[in-house]
Amino acid sequence: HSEFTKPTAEHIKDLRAILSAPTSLLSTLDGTATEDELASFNDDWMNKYHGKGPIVVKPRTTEEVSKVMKYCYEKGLAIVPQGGNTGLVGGSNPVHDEIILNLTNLNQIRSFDPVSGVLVADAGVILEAADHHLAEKGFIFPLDLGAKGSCHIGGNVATNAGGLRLLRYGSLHGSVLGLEVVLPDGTIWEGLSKLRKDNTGFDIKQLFIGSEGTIGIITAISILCPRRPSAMNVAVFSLPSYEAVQKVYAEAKGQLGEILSAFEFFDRQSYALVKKHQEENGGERKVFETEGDFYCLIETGGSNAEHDEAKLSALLEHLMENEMVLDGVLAQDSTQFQSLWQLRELVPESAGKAGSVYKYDVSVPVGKMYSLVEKMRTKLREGGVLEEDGRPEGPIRAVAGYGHMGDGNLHINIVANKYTDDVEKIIEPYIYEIVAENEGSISAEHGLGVMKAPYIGYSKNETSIEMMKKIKHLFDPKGLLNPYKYIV
Ligand code: FAD
Ligand code: 2HG
Ligand code: ZN
Repeated sequence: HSEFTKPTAEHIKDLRAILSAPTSLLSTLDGTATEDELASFNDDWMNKYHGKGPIVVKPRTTEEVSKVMKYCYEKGLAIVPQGGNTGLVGGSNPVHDEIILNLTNLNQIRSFDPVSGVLVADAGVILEAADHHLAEKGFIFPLDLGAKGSCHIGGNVATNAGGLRLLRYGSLHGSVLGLEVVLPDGTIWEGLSKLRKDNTGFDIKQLFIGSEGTIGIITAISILCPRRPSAMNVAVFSLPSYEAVQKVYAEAKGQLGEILSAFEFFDRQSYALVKKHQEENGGERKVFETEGDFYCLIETGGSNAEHDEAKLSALLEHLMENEMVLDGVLAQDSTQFQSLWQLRELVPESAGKAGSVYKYDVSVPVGKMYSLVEKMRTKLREGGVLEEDGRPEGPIRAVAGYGHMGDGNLHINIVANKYTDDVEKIIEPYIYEIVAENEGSISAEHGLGVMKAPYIGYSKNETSIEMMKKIKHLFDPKGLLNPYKYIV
C-alpha cells in the first residue's frame, strides 16, 4: 500500500475545513476517537476482516462528498466507501489504512411520486426506513433482505443485492432508474433520471449497480417501486429430500402463478442453527409435527386475500395429499407471518452466533444446487475437519445449505470454531472449482469484495476481466477507490 499517501494529522485538518460539522470526522490521529470506537467501521459484519483505517469521514451532503473526494484525489489518499457495513465479502472495510467514507449522514428521502411509484432518496437511507416510508403510501421497496434494519439503499445498489423477493420484483438492474454519483476526482454525475425508458446511448448507471464502491460514490438513487400487495401470506413446509423441494417449487409456480412472491429453501442443518439461536434467546417453540431434511418457504402477495388464500390452501392440500411434503404450516396472522419468515431470515445471524462462518454465495442450475453442499461436506470430512454435523468439538460445527431457490442461488455457510488458514485451504479454491464445473457464478449476489477478487477467473473470461480493468481505469486512473478489491 506504499503506492498511496499515508493519512496524517495535516490531512485531518484540511478535511475538517471541508466538513460542516465537527462530528463528521473521527480519527485516532487527532484523538477524536479511540481504536475501539473505530472498530465498528474497521471490522466487518462477520468479524472476519479487520481494517486499520485511522480516519472515518461522514459527509452530510453530496457537495461535501464531492469536496472530500476531490481533496483525496489531489493528495493520492485511498478511500473505502461504506454504507451499513453489512456486506459479506469484506468490501466495506479498509484493508490497510484507507480513509473510510461512511454515508450514514446522507439519509433523506428526497421525493416520492405516487402515480409513477418513483422514489428518490439519499444513498444512506436505511432499507427498512425506505420501505416504511413507502408502506405508508401503499408501495413497497422492490428489494428485501435480512439486513434491512442496517443496510443502506446506496449499499444495496453498490452490491446489486438480490434478496428475498427478486423472484417477484427482479434485479436492481431493472428497477433502479437513475443515480447521483460522485466520481473519484470529485465530479458530481447528475444521473437521477426518473424515466423508465431512455435509449439515448450507453446506460451509464448500470456500471455503478454492483460496482462495489470501486468507480464512484453513490450519493442518491431513483428507483421504481411497485404497489404493496394488499394481501400477503406465507407457508413453510418440511420435506424429505432436495428432489421434493424441486417438485414443490414447480408445483408452486404452476398453482400460484402471478401471486408467488418468494420461494426459499433451507436444510436441516440451517434449521438446527436457527432453533438453537431461538432457544438461547427464550423463543423456543415447536413449529412442525414432523421435521425433515429440508424446508421450503413460500410467500404469496396479491390484491385479493380470499383469492390468494384459496390458491395457497389448495396448494397445501395438494402437497399433503400427494405426500410431497412431510408437514406444513400456513401463517394465520401477521405475527405468525413474521415468525415463519424468521425461520429463514435468521439463518445468517444464527450461524454467526454458532461460530466463525465461511460464507459462499453461488449460482448454479437449480437441479445441481444441493450437490455442492454434499460435495463440500465430503471434502471437509476427507480433510479431517468435519467429524459429524453439529458436533461442537470439531473444527467445523456445521455445514448449512440454504438460499433463494427461485433464483438458482445457493448459500453455503460453513460454521467453524475459528477462522484458520488450514480450514480455508480445504474449502478454497475447491468450492470455486466445483462452481466452475457447473458453469455457475462464484458470487450470485454478495459481490467480490476482497474475498473473491482473486478468484474472479472462475466465473469471468479474460476478455471480460480486461474490459472491467479498462472501465476501472477510466473512472479511477489513480486506483484510489476501494483498492485491493473486486479486480486486482
Ligand atoms: P456495505 O456493507 O457498507 O458495503 C458493501 C459494498 O458496497 C462495499 O464494497 C462498499 O464499498 C460499497 N458501498 C456501500 N455504499 C456505497 C455507496 N453509497 N457508494 C458506493 N459504494 C458503496 N445480500 C443479498 O444480496 N441478498 C440477501 O438476501 C442478503 N442478506 C443479508 C442478510 C444479512 C443478515 C447480512 C448481514 C447481509 C446480507 N446481504 C445480502 C449482504 C448484502 O450485500 C448487504 O446486506 C447489503 O446489500 C449491503 O449494504 P450496506 O449498506 O451494508 O453496504
Ligand atoms: C441470505 O440470503 C443472505 O440470507 C445471507 O444472502 C447469506 O449469510 C449468508 O451466507
Ligand atoms: Zn441471499
